[in-house]
Amino acid sequence: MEREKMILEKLKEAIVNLDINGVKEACREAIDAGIPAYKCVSEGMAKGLDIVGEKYEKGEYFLADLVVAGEAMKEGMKVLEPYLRAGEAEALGRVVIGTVRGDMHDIGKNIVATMLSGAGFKVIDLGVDVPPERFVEAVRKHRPHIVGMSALLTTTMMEMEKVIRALEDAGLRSRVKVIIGGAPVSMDYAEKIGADAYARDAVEGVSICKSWISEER
Ligand code: B12
Repeated sequence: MEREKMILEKLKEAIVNLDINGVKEACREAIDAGIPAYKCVSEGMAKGLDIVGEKYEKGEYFLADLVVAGEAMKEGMKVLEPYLRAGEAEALGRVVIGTVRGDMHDIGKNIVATMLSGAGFKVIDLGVDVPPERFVEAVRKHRPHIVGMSALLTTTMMEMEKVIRALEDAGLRSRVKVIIGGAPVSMDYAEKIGADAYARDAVEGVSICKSWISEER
């Protein structure tokens, strides 16, 4: 237990110090020590990114530092991904996921996508900066059970409501469940815009999506 805490702390610190090699090493060490990959994400790297975000707000870090922190997390994810995907099975259901228009943040969305496919979902990832009409088009084409949206900026979170309205206008809203996530959004916001759920993190998101599929069966 002590060792687990120590390694996760090391991983968090490596992100804060923008040490890409340190992040990769700590991820490998964590996997060798049997620490679940999702814990490395939620209790190691994501905590480090929170601190990086705070430092950026205080003016201690600059945009270039955010970029390096994002890269460090992506490199760490490359080490962890095979372990997040373990247990891949036949498709439980289909999920269309994307980061909304105007927003380039995709680290959290990618984690959710990876963990959903690890849990057995077929994931159609639309990428970043996705306008409402592309969500609508993807729902028409792929007939997903679930639509997932991510936003990390207070200026882009309102795009989520536009996507929901666009799905309504296209007569597709009742065919899908909508789940939203990302730092500025909340349960209250989900209710306000008419989404079916909000998830704080990928683990919660996957569990909500699974519960929807088992309700259907
Ligand atoms: C890395 C980063 C960047 C990188 C992004 C790289 C990338 N490929 O994603 C870069 C450098 C590109 C970037 C740019 C900008 N950023 Co930035 N960035 C961050 C930072 C440090 C980390 C974000 C992150 O990846 N977190 C880790 C992941 C794992 O967490 P997460 O995204 O929250 O995801 C989890 C949950 O929220 C949830 N989740 C997320 N999405 C979804 C979706 C579904 C369906 C579900 C179920 C769950 C779910 O599950 C995830 C995993 O558990 C944050 C600070 C922070 N702590 O959030 C600032 C932050 C988000 N950025 C910020 C800003 C201001 C910007 C810029 C405007 C800066 C600028 N002046 O240009 C630009 C905007 C560019 C754009 N148009 O999008 C602000 C936003 C302020 C606000 N309230 O709006 C923050 C909060 C920093 C700060 N404190 O000021 N950024």
